[in-house]
Amino acid sequence: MEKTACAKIEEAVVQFAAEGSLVERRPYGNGHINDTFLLVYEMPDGTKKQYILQRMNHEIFRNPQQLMENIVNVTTYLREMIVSQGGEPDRETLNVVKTRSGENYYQDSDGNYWRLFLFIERTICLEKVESAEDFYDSAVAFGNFQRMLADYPAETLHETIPNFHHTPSRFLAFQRAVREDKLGRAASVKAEIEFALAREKDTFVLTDLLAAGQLPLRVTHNDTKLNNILFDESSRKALCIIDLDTVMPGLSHYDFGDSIRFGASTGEEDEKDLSRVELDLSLFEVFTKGYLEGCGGRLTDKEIEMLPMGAKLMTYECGIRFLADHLEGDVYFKIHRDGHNLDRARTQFKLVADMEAKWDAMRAITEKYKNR
Ligand code: ADP
Ligand code: GN1
Ligand code: MG
Repeated sequence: MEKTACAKIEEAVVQFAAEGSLVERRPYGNGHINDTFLLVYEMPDGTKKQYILQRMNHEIFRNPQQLMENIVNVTTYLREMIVSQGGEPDRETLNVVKTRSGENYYQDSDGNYWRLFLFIERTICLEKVESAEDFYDSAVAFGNFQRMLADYPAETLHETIPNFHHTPSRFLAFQRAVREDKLGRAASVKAEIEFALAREKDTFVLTDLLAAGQLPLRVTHNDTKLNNILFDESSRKALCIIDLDTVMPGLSHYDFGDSIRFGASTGEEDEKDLSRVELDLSLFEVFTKGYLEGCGGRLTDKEIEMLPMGAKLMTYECGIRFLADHLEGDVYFKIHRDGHNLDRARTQFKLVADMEAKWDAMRAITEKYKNR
């Protein structure tokens, strides 16, 4: 956390309509983007109530007002569905707590944007896949998310980061970072740069199919890492999808692919020993099965056929984003050690190469579930 950016946390905390008196406040979670804090309040009867306070990263999300409008609208919609299905609306979706003056967020006197969510109690957040069953549950949950929002009017959502998963645009940004080479790091990562440049043709595949009307535009989450799902502590079932900053119109491949990139890898996103990083085909299968079940038959045959390309492109795209950030001086993703973004880029490229080696098997798996 940058000290200066969060200097106004005390000013921010008191703006929200939280109940009770504040007894604890500490940094929380492992996100790469926002600054997240846990707030614990004590009620007059001694019981505790917890909240999540976040300083939104407004260098990345340029229009926090529109972003919060998306989140409030989508979570209100989901909340109604959860209520009508007899679920637990305070735990199965994020809930925005308004400011005392009824706003969705607070802008402090330094210009930082803050928001408050109900803390989702009795959950666990997994930083890596611990069992095939967890991964299957996460797949069903992301599929369900897709299905629940299938009739949501996508055109009313703001694009919180333009061209977020538009891989050709990401490729151009990557080329620019190589060309500018602001920190003189390009010479030391030649092999990685060449790996990325050699795959330029792939970057157009999904966006061309979308433009040709062969893939449908949907409401997608766009950041479906495993740690953006909370699991119920006692049942260990996927309970709530969080981190809705990038909910926007997109392709189902973005959600499917990003989950595979993160969860079906045998290594962590920043593993230094690349011999430990591979695509686990059995996890790929488990996720494909769960995601398609969760989507409830809504994906078209063409969408299903292209799922392996979604996995490969999301992994590749994340790799070029990490590498571009390494070249630009680590200005986007939070890093915790020197070369962190380079390590991350290397795992992504290792995974891409392994997907290419396992391509026929990936295709066979999606075919198998297409015909069910
Ligand atoms: P980032 O965009 O930085 O990844 P997230 O919104 O994903 O930020 O939040 C970071 C972490 O905080 C999550 O991975 C999760 O562990 C925790 N978290 C976020 N919102 C909640 C919530 N409402 N209840 C409980 N934990 C939460
Ligand atoms: C960021 O916010 P977080 O940590 O869930 C990033 C994703 C990347 C991911 C890589 C808004 O996700 O796009 O895939 O890091 N989010 C944004 O770990 O850029
Ligand atoms: Mg997150």
